Order: sequence, then structure tokens, then C-alpha cells
Amino acid sequence: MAIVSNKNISLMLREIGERLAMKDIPFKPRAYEKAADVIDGLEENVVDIYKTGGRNALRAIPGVGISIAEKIEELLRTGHVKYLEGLERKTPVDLAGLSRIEGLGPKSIKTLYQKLDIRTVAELESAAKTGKIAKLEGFGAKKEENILKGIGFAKSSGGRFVLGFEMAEIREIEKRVGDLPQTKKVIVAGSVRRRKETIGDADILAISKDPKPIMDFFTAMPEVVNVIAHGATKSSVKLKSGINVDLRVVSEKSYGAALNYFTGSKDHNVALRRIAIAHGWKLNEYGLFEGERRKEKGEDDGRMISGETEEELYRKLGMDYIEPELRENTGEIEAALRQTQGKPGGLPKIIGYNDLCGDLQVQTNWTDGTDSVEAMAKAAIAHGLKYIAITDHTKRLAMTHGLDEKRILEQMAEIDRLNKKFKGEITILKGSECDILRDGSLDLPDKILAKLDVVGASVHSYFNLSRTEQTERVKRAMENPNVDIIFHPTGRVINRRPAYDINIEELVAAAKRTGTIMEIDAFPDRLDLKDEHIRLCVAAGVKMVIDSDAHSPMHFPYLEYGIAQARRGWATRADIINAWPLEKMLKFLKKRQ
Ligand code: DGT
Ligand code: CA
Ligand code: CA
Ligand code: ZN
Repeated sequence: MAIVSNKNISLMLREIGERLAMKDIPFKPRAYEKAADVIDGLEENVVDIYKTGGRNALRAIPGVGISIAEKIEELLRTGHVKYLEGLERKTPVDLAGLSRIEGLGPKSIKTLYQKLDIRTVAELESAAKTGKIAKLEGFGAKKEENILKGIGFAKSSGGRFVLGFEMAEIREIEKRVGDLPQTKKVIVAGSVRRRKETIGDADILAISKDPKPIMDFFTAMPEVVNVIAHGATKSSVKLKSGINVDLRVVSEKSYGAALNYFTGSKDHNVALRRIAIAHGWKLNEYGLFEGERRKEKGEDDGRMISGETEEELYRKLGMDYIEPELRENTGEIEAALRQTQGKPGGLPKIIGYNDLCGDLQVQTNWTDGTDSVEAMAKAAIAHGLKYIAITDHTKRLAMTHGLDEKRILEQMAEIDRLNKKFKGEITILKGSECDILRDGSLDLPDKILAKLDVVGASVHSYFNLSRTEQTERVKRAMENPNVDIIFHPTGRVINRRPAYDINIEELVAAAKRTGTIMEIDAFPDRLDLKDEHIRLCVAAGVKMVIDSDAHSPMHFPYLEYGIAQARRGWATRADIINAWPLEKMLKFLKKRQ
């Protein structure tokens, strides 16, 4: 039986739903989408559920009826689904490519296919350029212009993948390779290990004395659509989800050197190699060698100085271990050298992956979240959090059913009731994601904001203001003593839309002056602030908060990517207020008012 990840099952179901919708089939599309949502949120592997209980156990998964269970079973048993292949022939549309364009949902893709027979991004671009889309009912000139912008942005972002959306599949493959009897050790290197916000591909490294069965297994995995290379110790495949994965097998004695080399970044590697050369040594993916000088005299590679572990490699080069998230050659090597020499200006002790106590941006079904305050609190407890702030949208965001004064007061009463129920388990703080209006004023009156524990303010409109106007707008919101945090301060969504034009240095200075906290929104395609912005805040002594921006109980694990971003920005626990216990965090919020 094929080992198929939950992600691939949900992708299959979603695709069926979208292709059925293109054929105007009622109800069924929604059923497939719902089942896909449920499977995305499952803790257990569907494969294991099937192995223990067969098709009946699949049917016990909420939203999975007989016909969906059959399709999952077929995928698990054969690696493909005939029904979907039939639909693909009847609706030959590049769904993956088209849905990467900002503003194009399944509905628009369907209309474009039915009315204009648009199947690819290239066809979409040519239709938009010749004004055909503007004429379609429900589209118009504005939408056509946005589609062209979206195509331009998708092209410029160069087909990179959002780390947090790929991680489940990469970890699944890592685990499978690790479970093979021939594998002694496995780790994902490259930009994945450095936790870059987007990745070009995934680079997996394994230790083994018997690489052949590992290579054979890897190239035959069910999600592989194309084998790019199948070698003795190196293979490369393309997955159905679109991403490429490289797998290299190395020997134990070179593991540290190989890990270091394939973790990168390239700039970090080049700088390390320069240090090795200065010592008269040679550094490559096989190890650190006493080679360079002898080679000049016409001799072979010399004695191996180091290679088995990264820690030793760095030590031999005269520096403390450098965390992968810092390896971009942006000062970390100099800092590590200073540290080992006992000089000031060493490496920071960056925040750890288990250091968060709370989360200060959580949405519920009072607005555009999927679940109740209670369900979100339970999920937060399960994620190990001690406090959360409920921060639903405000009334200007009408499409999310944003809260007005009356409803937010009702929600506050509900939170009081739930805090009694959850006493000792978690504290629910009353909060808001309050819209910053065009002139920098806020969407709720001060007398309401003053009653809340946590006020986040954010820009969701007028993205096109001039740099000066946009900067002044957010600064004005910071001046309001009721505003604690600026949420997702630059508004960018990776691969979808660029940041609005804003002077981040000026915002950091204003945050320092007013004591405003800057958010690191951890949602995988936001990661806003960016790493370089975080470094600005750290340098200025501006405090930050890492929030999940959860819209569903399944989103709390995204906090990991916000922590990764904070680490890439050299932030320590002292810089991040929700790495502090509740009392200390609240005291800090009060003091600044
Ligand atoms: P990506 O995949 O674009 O997100 O970025 P990386 O950093 O994962 O780059 P990738 O996959 O091309 O190569 C993996 C690592 O291998 C990279 O981080 C450093 C190392 N590497 C690749 N090419 C070179 C090179 O020409 N010189 C050196 N020193 N290292 C390289
Ligand atoms: Ca890579
Ligand atoms: Ca690669
Ligand atoms: Zn927002």
C-alpha cells in the first residue's frame, strides 16, 4: 500500500471539488472541500486509520461518506484516483497555476473557463491584455487590472513556495526516509533548515552505508510525478504539490561537513571557506582538511581535521556554533568569532521553539474565524498556551461581519463567563483587531478600547496611499494610548501581494517613542514583520509579539513559523512579550498607557 500524507489526500479531494464546480454540479463540491478541511486538521495519519480499520474507519472521519472514502482508499491502494483523472480530462485547466494568482478563487477560475475557455496562466494573461475579462459579467476593468498585477507579482516571486505550507509534506518524507532500515540518520538541510520564509526546493540529507534501496524508495514514492535524477547517492524528484526534493546520502564521517555545506546559505559557506583558507586549510562538503598549503606543493588532500559534526567544525574554525536561522552572512560569523574570543558583541541567545506562553491575535466565528471563543481556547490549551487574546475584526470590515460597540460588549461578557470555566487552564484576554481608518483614527471609540486588555490596530484598506500618508496614518494610530500593538505592520502576503509603501524605520522609531509593540504575524504567508525588520526592532529596543493570527483551531501550530522568523531576526526572549508569563506581560502593557 502506498504511503500517502494527509496533505496529499486533502489536495486530491479539493481538486475533485473544484473540478466538479467547473461542471456546475451542485452540493458535491462543498462536500469534498469540507472533507479536505477535516483531513487537514486531523492529528492522526489517514493511512494509519485505514490500516487499522479499513474503509469503515475512513467513513467514521467527519465529512467522509461512502464515495469520498472509496476515493481515499483508491489513492492509498494504487497511488491515483481514476475519477479525478476523468475529471482532469473533462476540465483541462491548470488549477494549481491559476489559483496562485491573487484574487482568483475557484469561482472565478470556473467562470473564466466556462465563458472564455481559459485554461492556463498564459491564456489568462492574453485575455486580460486584450480586455476580454473586463467585459465579463461580475469582473470589470478593475478586476482585470488586478489580475494583470497578480500575474506580474506571481512571475516576479519566481515560483518559490511558502515554507509553512510545505512543511507537513517535507516532514512526512523525512520521516519515511528515516524509517527505512538502511537509514542511520536523516535531516532536512538547505533553506528549510534555515527556516527561510519561502523555499526553492527541499534538500534532504541521510547517513547510510547502503544508499541504493534508499534511492529506489525515494524515487518511487507515490507523490512523485517526475524523477529528475536517480543516482547512486543523489536523487532529485518533483512532487505532485509542485515542489522539488533532493536527497543525498553521505557517510558518517562527513556528515557534519555535508550538513553544513547543504544548509548554506551559500554566502555563509563562502565566508567559512575563506576562514579555512586563512588557516591554510580546505573546507568542502566532505570535511575540513589540512590540504590547501600541501596542494600548492603538488600533494593530495591532507589529513582530515573535522567533518563528523557541525559543532566541531565551527570550533576548529575558531567560533561558537551558529544556529541555522542565522546563517545568512549578515554578521553572524563575526559575532561568533568575537564570542569565542570573549569580546563583546557576540551571538544573541535567540528565542527557542518552546518559549511562547501566549498568543495575542486570535479570530473567532464572531467574525471571520471558523470556531467559537471556547473552541479556540481549548485548542490553545492543547497547544500548551497559558493565555490568548481574542481579537476579532471591527465593523469597517463588513465582509467579515466586524464587531461594533454592542457586539464587542457581548463578546466581553462571553469571555468573562469562559474565564470562570477555564480558570487554572488558560486566561482569555479581551481584545480587538481594530481597523485603522484612512486618517489614522480607529474603528472603535476610545471608551470601548479602554475596556479591552489588548488592542491591536491594523491596516486593511487604502493600500495605495503615498509612503508619507501611509506612514503618518499608522504613526497616528500608535499615538493613541489605547493601542498596544500594530498587527502585520506592512500588510504583505507572500506570493499574493507586496507590502504597502511605508517607512519602516520611521515606524520603529515611533514605536520606540510611544512604547507600541510591533507584531510578528506568524501566518505562513504573512510573516510580517520580516527578519530584517525584526533586527531593526531588536536594535532599537522595540518590543515585539509573535501571533498566530489563527482563524481556526488548526492554526496554532503556525506559531512555529513566527518563532522561526524571530530567530532569523536575532530576537531573544526579552524582545518578545508573549514569551513572558501573563502577569509580566500585562504589567508591561499597562505601564505604557
Ligand atoms: P532555496 O532552495 O533556493 O530556497 O535555497 P537553498 O539555500 O536551499 O539553496 P539550494 O537548494 O540551491 O542549495 C542547498 C545548499 O547547498 C545551499 O544553501 C548552499 C549549498 N550550495 C549550493 N550551491 C552552492 C555553491 O555553488 N557554493 C556553495 N558554497 N554552496 C552551495
Ligand atoms: Ca533548497
Ligand atoms: Ca536543492
Ligand atoms: Zn488583519
